[in-house]
Amino acid sequence: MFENIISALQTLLVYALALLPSLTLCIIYAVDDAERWAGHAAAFCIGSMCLFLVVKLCHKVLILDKDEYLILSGTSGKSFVRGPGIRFPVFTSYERCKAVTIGSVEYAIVQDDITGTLRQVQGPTLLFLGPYETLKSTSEAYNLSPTQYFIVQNILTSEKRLERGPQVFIPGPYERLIGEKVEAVALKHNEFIKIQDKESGKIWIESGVKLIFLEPTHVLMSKILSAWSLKADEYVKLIDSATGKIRVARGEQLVIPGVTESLVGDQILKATRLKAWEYVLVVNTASGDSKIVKGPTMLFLGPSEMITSTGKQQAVEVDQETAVLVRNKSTGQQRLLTEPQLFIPTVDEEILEVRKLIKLADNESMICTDEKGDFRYFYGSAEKRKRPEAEADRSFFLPPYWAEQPLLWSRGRRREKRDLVIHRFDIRPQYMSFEFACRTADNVELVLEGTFFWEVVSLPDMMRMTGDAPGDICNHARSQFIQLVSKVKLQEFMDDFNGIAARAHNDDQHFYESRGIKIHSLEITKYSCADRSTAAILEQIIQETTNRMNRLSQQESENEVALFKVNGMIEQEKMNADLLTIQHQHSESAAINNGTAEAEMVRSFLAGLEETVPDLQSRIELWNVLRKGDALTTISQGKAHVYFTPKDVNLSIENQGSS
Ligand SMILES: *[C@@H]1O[C@H](CO)[C@@H](O)[C@H](O)[C@H]1NC(C)=O
Ligand SMILES: *[C@@H]1O[C@H](CO)[C@@H](O)[C@H](O)[C@H]1NC(C)=O
Ligand SMILES: *[C@@H]1O[C@H](CO)[C@@H](O)[C@H](O)[C@H]1NC(C)=O
Ligand SMILES: CC(=O)N[C@H]1CO[C@H](CO)[C@@H](O)[C@@H]1O
Repeated sequence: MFENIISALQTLLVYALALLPSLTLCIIYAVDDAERWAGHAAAFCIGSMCLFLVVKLCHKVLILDKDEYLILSGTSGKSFVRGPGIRFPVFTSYERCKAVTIGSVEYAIVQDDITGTLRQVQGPTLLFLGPYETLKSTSEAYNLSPTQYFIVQNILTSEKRLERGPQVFIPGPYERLIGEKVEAVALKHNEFIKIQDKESGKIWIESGVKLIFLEPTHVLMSKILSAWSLKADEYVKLIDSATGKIRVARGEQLVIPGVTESLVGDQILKATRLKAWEYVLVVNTASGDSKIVKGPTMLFLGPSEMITSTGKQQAVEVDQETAVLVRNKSTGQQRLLTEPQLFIPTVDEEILEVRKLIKLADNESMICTDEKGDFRYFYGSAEKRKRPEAEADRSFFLPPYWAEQPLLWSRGRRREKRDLVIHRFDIRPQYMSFEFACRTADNVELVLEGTFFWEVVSLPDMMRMTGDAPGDICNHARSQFIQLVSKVKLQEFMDDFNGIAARAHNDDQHFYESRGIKIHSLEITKYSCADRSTAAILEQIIQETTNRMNRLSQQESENEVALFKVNGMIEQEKMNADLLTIQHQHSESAAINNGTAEAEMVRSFLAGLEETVPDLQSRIELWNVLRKGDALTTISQGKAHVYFTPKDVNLSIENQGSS
């Protein structure tokens, strides 16, 4: 363009130079003598015309450089003249062109204007275009590293192919690049990728250490994914989306899924470690079956298995003190297992409760309800277990369908709250304090405090009649007291409050007996006036009463001493009388003994003489004579005087000489 303007200007200048003298001459002619100057003017015109032609010729001389050429358009067509050299294309039109330098990594596409075909020129070269050629383009060749590639399309056949590195790629004249340079997909040993062939629809997985150059019809179905490297205690579940089948792959291994497989739950699962005393319930969601898996083991779940929500459970250690209540889920029945073992239920069993051995102390008792709802009574003491209602054992496991029956008693001195829960019951007599207000006949309001000493003697009666024994006792006693106290004046009350208390509980033994309760004593330990001024008076009265009672007790002790003395004397006399009696008895029995001995003597004397003196009378006489001799010997040895009556004189004294 620029060159054209220059050459046009040059041409204009040349014409101007040629015309200038003629113009000057014309002006001179017009001014001066025309004829004289006409010849000069014509000569000058011709001269300038010649000058013009020379200049024009000189202008046609072309000095071509090494990289220049001429396209000459003649009548026979175009021709091509290559530099270097000097040309005079005077009669032909020409086109002066510069050859194109194609660098070593460049290429050019040249079109043949006549046939329309394209050719490719690779560098390094100097491109001289032919007369009917045009340069379509020059471009850099493409440098492909070993991991890069191109997709190239043949525009004639529209076929696509892959050009991969390493190379310097120059596309053919009829080829064009589809897209940019693409990096090959590099997979590490634990990576994989899903690829689809769009032509056939086939999908596959490439894995392991490799470079993947995607063919034109291949598309990536996924990013680069990591395969799952599973440790020994890990596993994965893979679901096949084509068949719906699930497979389990256990560690240790590198798991690369199949084309249609995907991870169930998107996570790697850990095997469940079960210790010897642990177990889990595993449900097969496909078949609906369930099973118990016991430790010690590593539990890898099967394809459609899952652990129930209860998770890991502990076996029950059944021993002397522990039992387990189990329900058979298929029958609904409960049973109590007491044989020592490590109990793990089967699939159709369910642990309802771990029951501890109930041991009752001697003072304890317990009430249970059995499967029919009846009350059962357990006692700790052997003596109480002999009662008809008592169960035989003092230590026992609660049988199936049985339950403890706690008592709900009221508490507090006024028994206003009923929230004392009693599981084991103390069967010993016990104290219970109470407090309530009442009014005497002379309208003094008193607050009474006292204690019951009470005992439950029959649990069945108690259970039958009341649910709150202490509450009943206190409330009943209060109404009794209110009645009794309202009938007496303050003075009378103070004189005899324990009497009133005794009456309060003696009057109504039936009430307590029917409830299986025995009140050993009911004592008023304190009373006070609700009103202050009355309280002061009451204090005085009490003081007086106390003094009087002190005096009384002093007198009582004196009386007691005196009484003791008299009693001592009476005792002494009684002892004396006893002594005499005993002495008398002794002498009596000695006489009897003597008499018996004498009689024995006589009898043996008479019997011994029976042979020699057959006549009994004679033998008696013999005896009498002997006795008389004895009598005399005795008398003569003593200091006694012997007086003879006429009757006595009949004593024979013939054998005086022998004495
Ligand atoms: C539960 O009851 C069913 C039906 O009587 C029986 O077949 C099964 O053995 C029982 N299970 C156990 C653990 O006793
Ligand atoms: C039975 O007596 C023991 C020892 O005195 C005591 O620890 C226990 O609490 C009593 N039981 C009840 C039920 O009061
Ligand atoms: C019994 O006999 C003995 C010796 O013969 C005599 O000493 C005693 O006094 C007698 N007793 C009575 C009570 O007669
Ligand atoms: C007085 C008296 O009784 N005398 C008697 C004495 O003893 C002889 C015989 O032993 C009797 O015949 C007497 O009658």
